[in-house]
Amino acid sequence: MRFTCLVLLCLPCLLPAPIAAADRPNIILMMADDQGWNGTSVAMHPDIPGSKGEIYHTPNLERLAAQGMRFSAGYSPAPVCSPTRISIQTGKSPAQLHWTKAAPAEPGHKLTEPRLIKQISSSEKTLGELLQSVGYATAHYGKWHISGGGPEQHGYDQSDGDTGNENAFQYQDPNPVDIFGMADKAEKFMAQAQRDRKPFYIQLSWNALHASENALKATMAKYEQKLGASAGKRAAVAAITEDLDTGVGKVMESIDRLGLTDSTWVFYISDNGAGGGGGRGASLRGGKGGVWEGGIRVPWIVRGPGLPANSWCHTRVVGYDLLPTFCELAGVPADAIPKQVEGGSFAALLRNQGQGEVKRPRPELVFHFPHYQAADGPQSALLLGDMKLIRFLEDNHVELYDLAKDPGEQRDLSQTRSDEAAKLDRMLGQYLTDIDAQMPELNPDFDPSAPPPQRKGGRNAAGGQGGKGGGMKQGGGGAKGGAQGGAKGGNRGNQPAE
Ligand SMILES: [Ca+2]
Repeated sequence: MRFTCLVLLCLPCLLPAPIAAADRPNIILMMADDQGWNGTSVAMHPDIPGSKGEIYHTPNLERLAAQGMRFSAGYSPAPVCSPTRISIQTGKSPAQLHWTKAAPAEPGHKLTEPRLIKQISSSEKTLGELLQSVGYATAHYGKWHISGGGPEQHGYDQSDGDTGNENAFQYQDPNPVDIFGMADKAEKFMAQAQRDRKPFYIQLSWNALHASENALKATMAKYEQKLGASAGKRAAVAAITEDLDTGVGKVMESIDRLGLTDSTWVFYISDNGAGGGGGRGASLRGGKGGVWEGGIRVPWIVRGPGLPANSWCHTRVVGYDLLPTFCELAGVPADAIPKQVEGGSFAALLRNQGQGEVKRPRPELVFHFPHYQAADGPQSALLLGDMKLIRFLEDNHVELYDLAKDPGEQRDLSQTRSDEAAKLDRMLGQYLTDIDAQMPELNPDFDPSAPPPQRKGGRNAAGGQGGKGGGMKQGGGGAKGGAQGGAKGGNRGNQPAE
């Protein structure tokens, strides 16, 4: 009897505490497509003038940054599209997932690219599923691009289906690439979740900057006037960038209108660096399709409850940190997160004025791209502290850069600091072994005297203008395809498949 009473007395303390609304904030992730680090009018580093684009006008992102925190060292998990998207959903690196490229393999090179399974597996526990498990209403709008039956098979209550680039092309003025349609759907979903008294997670995977020729006619005319009639693709990219920013503003207005500003986190990133090698005046080397900083370092802006206005975080974060971060914000128990997750939560940085480190299972970040697309052929990069090592897999030579002093990757230190380069290269090899990364293999049919294979993947195959001399060293095989794709604005036939 005494025992029973004791148990009854203790029952209340065995029940979970009621969760206050502030403990279950809403989360919105917005991801642009192919928007480079300097692809907006928001500076992404306080001391690097070229960290914003001179021709772009993105007033809503400026406002978001002014109200929140900019991460000057935010990285996409991959320099291309689908690998970044599956990495965000799973918290794992593209290398571990064996999905490291979106565009088709290019035959005829010295190395043969590994074969990829381009489907998210039903065995993956996704970000959407984890948030659903603690009562979140979840929606994914826009570009999914990782197959597997689409978002609703992977933890999302609502979505646009199993979409890729082509779905967006039908949307033209007055709703270019469905930017404003997506913003409307987001508002409806927020309002419904509010009526249902549920916290929500909405991922807006914008199709822009793809199909930039679909930009609003008025916006296009503005940039054609500003940049001259010959600007072509540059004017279209600037126009769709501004239209996208207008969509971001609409989502921000919806949050305000519904009274959710103080309980909603907004994250803004891009899925990879800019096509075309990063564009004019780029402060980073390279672009989409390669592991130079221009391919993987992306805009990264956060606004949320308690975050100081106009603040900065210089700690390195990566797209696969979002899953553990959102789980921590939403109250998902840590033991629900799969053991193979490589990201770490940066929620503590958000609580602590951007100060601190992200705790991941391993200290280094690896970007593994065993493919041909932009320049230089298959390559892998390891980032640790201020240093970045790149191994070029055709001949296994390495280069070493000090990102703190040389973010544009112009001064290779691999000869003067060879011990450090060797140490980081061993670490890279160990990582790739430990996670069973796929490697390219020697192509037995390779003919060095044959003309270079046609590049399929990238407009930036020639390296574009990725900083001083950025990407200029390659040329050769990359030059033809790159020049072709970049010059013609609006030719959908030239869109790489990502
Ligand atoms: Ca992309």
